Amino acid sequence: MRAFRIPAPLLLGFALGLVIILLLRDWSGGTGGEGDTRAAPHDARPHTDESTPVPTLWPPPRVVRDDRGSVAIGRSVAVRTGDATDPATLDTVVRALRAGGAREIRIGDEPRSGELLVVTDGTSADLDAGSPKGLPKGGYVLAVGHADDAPRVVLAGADRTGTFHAAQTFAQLVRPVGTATARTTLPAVRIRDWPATATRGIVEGFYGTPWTHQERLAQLDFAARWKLNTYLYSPKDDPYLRSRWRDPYPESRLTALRALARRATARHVSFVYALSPGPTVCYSSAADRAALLRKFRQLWDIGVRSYAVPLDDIDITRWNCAADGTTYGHGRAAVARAQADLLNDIQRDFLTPRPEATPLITVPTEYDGTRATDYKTTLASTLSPDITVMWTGPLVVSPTLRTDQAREAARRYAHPVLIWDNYPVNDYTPGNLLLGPYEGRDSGVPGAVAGITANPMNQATASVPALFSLAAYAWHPEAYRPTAALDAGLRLLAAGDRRALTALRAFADLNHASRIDTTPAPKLAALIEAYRRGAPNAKAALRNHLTTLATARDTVPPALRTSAAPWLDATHDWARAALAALALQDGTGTTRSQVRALRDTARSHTVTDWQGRTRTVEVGAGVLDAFVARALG
Ligand code: LTM
Repeated sequence: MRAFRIPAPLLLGFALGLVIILLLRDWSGGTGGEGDTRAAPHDARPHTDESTPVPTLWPPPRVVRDDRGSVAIGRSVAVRTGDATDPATLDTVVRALRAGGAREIRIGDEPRSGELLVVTDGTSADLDAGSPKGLPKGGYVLAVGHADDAPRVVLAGADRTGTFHAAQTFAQLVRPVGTATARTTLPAVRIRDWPATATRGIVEGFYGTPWTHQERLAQLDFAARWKLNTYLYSPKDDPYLRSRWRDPYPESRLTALRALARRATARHVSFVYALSPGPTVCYSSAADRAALLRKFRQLWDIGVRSYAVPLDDIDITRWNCAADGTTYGHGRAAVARAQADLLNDIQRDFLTPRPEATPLITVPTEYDGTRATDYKTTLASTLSPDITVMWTGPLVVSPTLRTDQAREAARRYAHPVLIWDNYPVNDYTPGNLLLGPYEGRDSGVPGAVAGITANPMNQATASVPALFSLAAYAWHPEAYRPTAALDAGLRLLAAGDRRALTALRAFADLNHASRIDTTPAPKLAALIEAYRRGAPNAKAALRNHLTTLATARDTVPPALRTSAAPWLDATHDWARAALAALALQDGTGTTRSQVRALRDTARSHTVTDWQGRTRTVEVGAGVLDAFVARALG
């Protein structure tokens, strides 16, 4: 093959030109408006030895100006704070500085000569960082560089939450996603950043085993780190939310909820308590309304300030009490009227009089699609205008979500629409883990609605890659790349362990298929295909990959090992069956009956679903099993 060489002078001229263009680029212009969608330009240029590269940041910030320099953290650091800095922000900054080598952190003190000063309530005068004024809520500016030759870091938020987000980005400059160790030197950089939509979060809204208290606490920390600001507490199997919704919480359960509400508030996450009276409520009953408000008051007293009343998955072909028929009549429009009546009362009597409370959220019984129906039209015209309506997209589990559909939903419901995205939830396919990329959503969707939340899997740690991806998408959808986000989510789990990352990538590939992308195990399928074609080195590559899968249960991070144990065990056994099938085809002494026995073991893994039924654990279905079957003839 002939090599194409660029003459050195031409290369130098091009590089100089590029530097001049980048220097002339307007830094601050147009970055305050929501219409500015420039993708982060970092990673684009090579670095000289003296400068520290700006790592890939998550979610990708709106504007990143790489000033191509370095700022050492040093052993001692001065921190100047102010009213816009709350304890969680300061804590994030201090932890990051410690990780970066600072041993003496003096808060409220002036810097000594040559010492790094971190200003957490920066102004536009500090370090030419620009002002966060005019940025949407949660927006911020972050600058690292030198002012009058002195090293300085400046954080400035459009509001307190913005300052908190700035601190999270700062923490990533110290320890980039997926690295094992922190840096002691920061890149000189100026960042201007804001979210595409106001509400971004997680809705624990699945059937089956709810997350544990520890998993919920961990999710709140996770949400805060990746700039998600909402956690909707709605597990279908918490009896006090659905079947026993009228009963007040016993003290033990209340203690746990109090801890969640506190952790959420401290992390700038809105904890939304979602009560689902739909299966048994009598809408016209004064006693039921009083029971509902009593429950909400119980939650108010432990610090909950945001509420939802989901009315999904209920039978609306019959009333729960005869009085509702008399009061509201019959048919789906009558149900919508009854529901609006109840919801409006909660908004008017409970939430509006409490200035700290946020407007009510509901999940209508018809929560998908955009077609006009009697139910939707009636709900739209009778529901109090400030109540937010959740919507799952064109379908319950929507393979794709287009901007025009989101706009149409906002028109149809005539209320603020919050998306309840049923990915990566797996309660409807409990034999599968859904580890494929979060994709198929237009970049215009977050901006067309009030927000977006994702319903995860029962397996909390296994949900991390998808939730991490959702955070990236909801914050900056124009820069969102599904595969890159998924891989960053896997690197986050691997935390710098290369073996773990290799195993995670192979395992995620094996569990790639879902309703949003039905392709099974694309990487493994390509390796098998290359092997069948007799491509050079294909057999060794396939064997390596299968060996990675066979050992994945011992090499993935421990938290995932627990979360995904049945799938890791099945992967181990299927990979062993496939390795034996490979050996059988090679004629290297493995017998058909040995392969058959391994296949039968691999097939034997089961889980119990939320209705108590036994389900086969599926991994790489259609690829691994097909490979083994073909070898067996
Ligand atoms: O999606 C909604 C609004 N409700 C339920 C969820 O609770 C459930 O997790 C998903 C997926 O099965 N489907 C629903 O209909």
